[in-house]
Amino acid sequence: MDGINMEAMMKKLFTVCILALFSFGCSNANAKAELKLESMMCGMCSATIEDEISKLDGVVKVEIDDEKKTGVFTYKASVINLSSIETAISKLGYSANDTKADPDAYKVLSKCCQIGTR
Ligand SMILES: [Cu+2]
Repeated sequence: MDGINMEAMMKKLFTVCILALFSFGCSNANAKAELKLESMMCGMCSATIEDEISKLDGVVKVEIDDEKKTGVFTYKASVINLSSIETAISKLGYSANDTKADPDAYKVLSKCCQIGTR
């Protein structure tokens, strides 16, 4: 008997936790910022940045404009800040605003993704 009640209680508690987590997420305003991604060369570049940055904790949405070479990043300001995002992009081998691409990461990019090879 006790075991069953305990299980029901745990389930209830779990649901409450999930609900709390959601409402917390909603009340937490997202920050949105546009970054210049001038070193992007092709669709592979933007796909890499989009995929990898989306995976970061606190990043909500990444929208990259290949034509304009910019990216709009939506993120939870309480979890991650813009300079961390810039650093992460740099570590992928691309520049972000005034943050230069990490030279080691840039070197291993596909040839088509390196500046001046198009
Ligand atoms: Cu590329």
